[in-house]
This record gives sequence, structure tokens and C-alpha cells, in this order.
Amino acid sequence: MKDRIILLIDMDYFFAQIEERENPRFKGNPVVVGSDPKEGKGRGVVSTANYMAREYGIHSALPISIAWRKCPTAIFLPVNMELYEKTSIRIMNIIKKYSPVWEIVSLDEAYIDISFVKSFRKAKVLAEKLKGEILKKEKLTSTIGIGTNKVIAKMAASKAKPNGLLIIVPTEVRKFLNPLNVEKLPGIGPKTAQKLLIKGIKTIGDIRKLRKGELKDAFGKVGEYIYERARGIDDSPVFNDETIKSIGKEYTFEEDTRDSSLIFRIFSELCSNACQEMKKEGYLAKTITVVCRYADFETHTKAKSLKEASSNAELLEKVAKKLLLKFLIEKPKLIRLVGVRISVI
Ligand code: TTP
Ligand code: MG
Repeated sequence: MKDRIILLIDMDYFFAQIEERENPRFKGNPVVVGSDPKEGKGRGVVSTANYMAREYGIHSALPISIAWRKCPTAIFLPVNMELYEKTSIRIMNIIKKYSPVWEIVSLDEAYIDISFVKSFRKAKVLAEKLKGEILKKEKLTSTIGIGTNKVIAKMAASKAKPNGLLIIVPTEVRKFLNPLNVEKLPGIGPKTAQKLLIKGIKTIGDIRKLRKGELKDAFGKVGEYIYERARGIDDSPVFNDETIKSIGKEYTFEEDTRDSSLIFRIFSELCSNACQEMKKEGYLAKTITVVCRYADFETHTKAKSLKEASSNAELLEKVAKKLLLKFLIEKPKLIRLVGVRISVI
């Protein structure tokens, strides 16, 4: 298989960073987001802490009472999930613009397959642009890891945190993995790590010294998995339901244009073609996304989710046209391409 280029982006101390953004006076102080510490009597856990609070040993999932004991002067904040979710949706919409093949892992983490850039040098440019766009639009820092598969991308990001960018090219995989402790390998939990440790296996490099059969005997199927991961092998695809279950149509104009009657005529055709295909497959539309590329190749998308999934072509076209109209109003630039994508269920 030809080498892929996979990017993992993970926002830094996500919930706490959003709180800092909303309240700049929190910056420079330890911040802990989680349940109410009730002066050390609280029974919940820490959702996350900023890096300053982490210096006190406070981290996600730590009982909030212990966090309180470790640093009673920290700023303790409740979880404002609505705010984090709204921020997450906007960030994911930015990320999705950078590749049609994406996989959202959690509120603050996503993979994208950017094999189409064809070189790690170009991948770096793309990653810097993505980090920059999120920083500019959301005032939040993120960390990106890049490698030939999801496992390497994920491990690169962990190493580069916070506000980092680390690319592991194929020739550097062994050098990167070997010195890391076994529990850094995704999929190795504390129990497996403990078993390995008892056998004197501390690093990924130590795992590599074992034969596949030895690992299989000790850990069964998981042993095979460990054998491959320790060599940086991982074929799992970047995958999301929408990647396969969406119908997209786009059109590049012969000449860049602002002729709205032409743009809307073409766009209507795209919408009706997409709807026909959707109906033929027996799908219902969930989200409509409109893509607009300007003459200078600047590309934007706007999306709207329907309250209820629908196959009503008129309704879908109306929603799509409203989104397109926003592009026409927003920027007086010539348009090169328009497109519509219907995410279906
Ligand atoms: P993470 O990305 O694991 O952590 P983080 O973004 O806070 O910090 P890092 O810089 O190391 O990436 O998780 C994202 C958010 O998910 C986190 O801000 C809060 C929430 N979360 C919990 O609520 N409980 C948990 O146990 C974890 C791990 C995360
Ligand atoms: Mg994070």
C-alpha cells in the first residue's frame, strides 16, 4: 500500500482553555474544570485542568476532592458543556474543510486523511494553516501530529503537546517509537503494561525484540496487535459515517463569475441531481453543506442541519440556496466553483 498521510488534531486543555478565553483574567492561574469541590468534600471528578494546574498533579478523572487538596487556590469552574459543544462544532467545521475524509473522535479531537498533499513538506504547510485558522477564529491553541497512520499521528500529537506540531516521517518511525514507554502505545492499558513490565519489557523498543509468537502466547489476539503497533503498523482507515453516507455534487464554472442567475441555475441542477441520487438510494437528508470556492481558490463551506431528516427535494433546495446566497452577499469576489453535499441517514 502506498504511504498515507494522516493528521490528528487535538485541542489543548480544551474545556479549561475555553474558560480562559471567555475570562482572560483566569490566565496565569491554575484552572480546574469539573464538579464542585465543596471545599474538599465534593464527590465528583476533574474534567480537565490547564497546564499550570497540571503542575500540581491535577489531571482529568482525578477526584475533585484530591484536586482541591493539591491546590486549593486554583480556580475551580463547573462544566459548561453547551459552550464547549458549540465551540467544538465550529472547530470541527474548520477541520472538515481541510479534507473530505475526516473522523471526529471526541469534542476536541479529529483525524483527517491528507494523503492527497502527497508530501510531508506540504502536510506541514497544511497543518500550520489549520492550527492558524483555529487560533485566529476561535482564539484557541491546538496540537497536531502527523504520520503514515492513525497510531503514529496520535502518538506524535501526544509528544508535541501543548501547542505543538510533530511530523514523524516513515524513516523516523523506529527512532521515535523505540524509547517510548510501553503504555504510550494506544491500546496498551495499565494492566497489559504491568504484565509487560513484570517481564522486564519497559519500552516499545523492548517489545520489538520479542517474536510475534511470544506476544501471541502471552496476550492472545492482543499480542498480535501489540506486535504490529510497536512497529508503527496500523492500517485502520480514517472513517466516519458521513464520509461514506454523503452525496456531493460540484461544478467549476468555465470562467469565474458573479452572474447570480447563472450561479443559481447551475446550483439548482446540482441540488436536484444530488436529491435524485439520494432518493434512488433510499436515504434521508440530515445536513446540507454548501461549498463555494472563489477565483483565488479560497474555499468556504456553510452547513445547516435539518430538524428532521427529509427527502423533500424542494425543502433541501431551499435550504441549500439560502446558504449559497450568504456566500454571494458576504464577499464581492468572483466564484470559481459551487457545490452541495447532502449528509444522509
Ligand atoms: P483531552 O483532549 O483528553 O484533554 P484536554 O484537551 O483537556 O488536554 P490536552 O491538552 O492534554 O489535550 O480531552 C478533551 C476534553 O474532554 C477535556 O478538555 C475535558 C473532557 N474530558 C473529560 O471531561 N474527562 C476526561 O476524563 C477526559 C480525559 C477529558
Ligand atoms: Mg485535548
